Amino acid sequence: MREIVDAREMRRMIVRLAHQIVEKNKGTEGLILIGIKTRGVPLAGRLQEAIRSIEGVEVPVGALDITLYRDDLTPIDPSGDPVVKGKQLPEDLTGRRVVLVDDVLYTGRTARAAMEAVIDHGRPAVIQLAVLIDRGHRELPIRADYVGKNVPTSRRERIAVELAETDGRDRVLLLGE
Ligand code: 3GP
Ligand code: 5GP
Ligand code: MG
Repeated sequence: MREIVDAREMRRMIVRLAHQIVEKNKGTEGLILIGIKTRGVPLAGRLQEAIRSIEGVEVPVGALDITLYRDDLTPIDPSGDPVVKGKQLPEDLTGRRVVLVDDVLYTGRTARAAMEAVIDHGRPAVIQLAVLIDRGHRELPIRADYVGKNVPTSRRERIAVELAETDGRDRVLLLGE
């Protein structure tokens, strides 16, 4: 077990991601942050807060609950594709600039399911992806627009993202083989 991001670093990463989101979208017009299930949701809230202090604008936040059939810490069963179990999204996302937010990007299958759920709500102007950690091993042609930290991992390793809201403290751990 190795700490790869501490609380100060995480705060800096979130501020940087917020700046990058505002810069790439040339402001906050039409922006909506959509957190993916557990830890993407508090992360989206933190990005919202950071954008508020940069731009003085409160960007709306939504949420998607997407879970694998095998939703545990064992290696992912490749036969299990993620399913959308719940969503808190505006009826119509047509023309909006959607930023999906997840804690870890791995195979990309969750991001794909998230995009599909978003597209069910109209035709956004753009869909982007922000993740705290990219651990590699993509199985689909998906990449993140905003990455807090790239962490090369083996398939057997796991990343534990701890957030104050869900875990009482902010840090990221690499859990070994
Ligand atoms: P999250 O919902 O905040 O992303 O899936 C439940 C939790 O298990 C996830 O929290 C995530 O932190 C953790 N987790 C660690 N490795 C994996 C993995 O390979 N797949 C999934 N689905 N979750 C993982
Ligand atoms: P995907 O493989 O679809 O990119 O990721 C599946 C889901 O599991 C995503 O929500 C992703 O955040 C989470 N996930 C995948 N690998 C890890 C990991 O090592 N650690 C954590 N915390 N979450 C992971
Ligand atoms: Mg996640």
